[in-house]
Amino acid sequence: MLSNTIQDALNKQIRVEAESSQIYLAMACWAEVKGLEGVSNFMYAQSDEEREHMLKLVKFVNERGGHAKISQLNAPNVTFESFKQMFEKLYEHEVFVSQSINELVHITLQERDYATHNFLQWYVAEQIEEEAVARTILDKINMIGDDKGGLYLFDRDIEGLTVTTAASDIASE
Ligand code: OFO
Repeated sequence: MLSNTIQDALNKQIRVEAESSQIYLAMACWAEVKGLEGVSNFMYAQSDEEREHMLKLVKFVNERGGHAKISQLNAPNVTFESFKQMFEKLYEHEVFVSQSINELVHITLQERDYATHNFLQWYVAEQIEEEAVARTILDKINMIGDDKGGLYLFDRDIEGLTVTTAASDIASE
């Protein structure tokens, strides 16, 4: 059984994951209308992943005797100055989500809810992965600068991008 404190904290995270999905969906649309198919497919996939993260939390809350709350979301940014700016936003957002997960993990320890603490370890590992991917992309974008040919190749290659971190095994379970 979840305490009210844990249930509220998990519901807050459900909203964060839902907003992440919308943020990346908006990025996918922007990239698509700009003609970068690889980038947009990558962002559509990211958006789907965030929805999965949300659903995993929803199921957990409901299965543990709580009630997952589906709330109103903040509207995402729909336009960006450049691809570089878009990927900077992606990275910043992942750092924000990691902080949010860390806060949640902290609350589970305060509440001595070890089942939820254990469940959240997957999210901790996933955030290590996602921050690493976002950082790798930003490094590449910084290297490309304004070079159109570089952007063309980047768009072609981004869908196959894989980054392995020390947390990869846990996050892929
Ligand atoms: Fe939900 O993993 Fe990124 O934000």
